[in-house]
Amino acid sequence: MQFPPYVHSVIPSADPASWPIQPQGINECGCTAPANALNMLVGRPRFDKDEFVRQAGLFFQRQLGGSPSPITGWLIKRQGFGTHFGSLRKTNAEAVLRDLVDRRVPTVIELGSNKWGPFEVFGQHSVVLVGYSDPYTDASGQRREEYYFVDAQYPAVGGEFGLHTNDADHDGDGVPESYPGNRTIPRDLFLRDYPTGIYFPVFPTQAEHDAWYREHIRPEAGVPLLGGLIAGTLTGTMDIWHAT
Ligand SMILES: [Ca+2]
Repeated sequence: MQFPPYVHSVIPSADPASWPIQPQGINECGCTAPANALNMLVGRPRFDKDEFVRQAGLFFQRQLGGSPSPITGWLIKRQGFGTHFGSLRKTNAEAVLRDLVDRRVPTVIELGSNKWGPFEVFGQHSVVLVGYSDPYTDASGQRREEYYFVDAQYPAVGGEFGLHTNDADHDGDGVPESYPGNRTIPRDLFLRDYPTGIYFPVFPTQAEHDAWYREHIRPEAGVPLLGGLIAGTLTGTMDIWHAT
C-alpha cells in the first residue's frame, strides 16, 4: 500500500502494520503523543501511553489539562531517545518541520495555546507530525496543500480512532487514497493553529539529535548553543533555522 506520489511521510508504507499508534484518554496527549512517536520510530508497539502517564506521576493532572510541555521531552529522553523542547515561533517553521519529515523523524508539536496551572503558555494539544504534501489539485479542481498528523484524540476522545479517518478520494476514481497518520490539516489552517511553534523532534539517539541541531539550528542571538539547550529544558529554546 502506498501514499499518493505528492505525499512525504516519516513512514513510507501505508500498510497499517507499519503504524503502531494508539488513542488517548482525556487530556493524555502530552503522554500519548511521545508514545506514538517512539513506536513509529521503532516500528512496533513498544511503549504504552498508560505507562507514560504513570512515569509523569504528579506532573500529569487530568483536571488541569494533562502534563506541561517539558514532560513530553523528559519522557522521550527517559526511554533513551533524543530530542529537545524548542519553539519555531521566530523562524521558518515549515522549513524545519519538512526537513524532519524528509529525514523520517516524527515530531511532537503542540497545536493551539493554553496555560497549564502556574506555567507559561504552552500548546493546547500535542500531536505527532508525520507528513506533508506538495501542492496538488484534486478531481474537482481544488488546489490543496496539507500536513498529516497522528492525533490520538481524533476525531474525539472515545471516538472511532484509526488510520482510516483521513482516507479520502481526491483523484476522483471512486476509491479513497490513504494519507499518513489519521488526521489531515490544510496548510493554512495548520499554520494559523500553531502560535507557540513548540516542537520535539524525536531522534533514535541524543547524539543524532544534537548533530542535527548543531548543523541546522542557530539559537536566538546572544544565547550560547549548548547552554541554550540546557536552559531550554523548562522554557523551550527559541530556534532559528539555518539552511545548509
Ligand atoms: Ca481515489
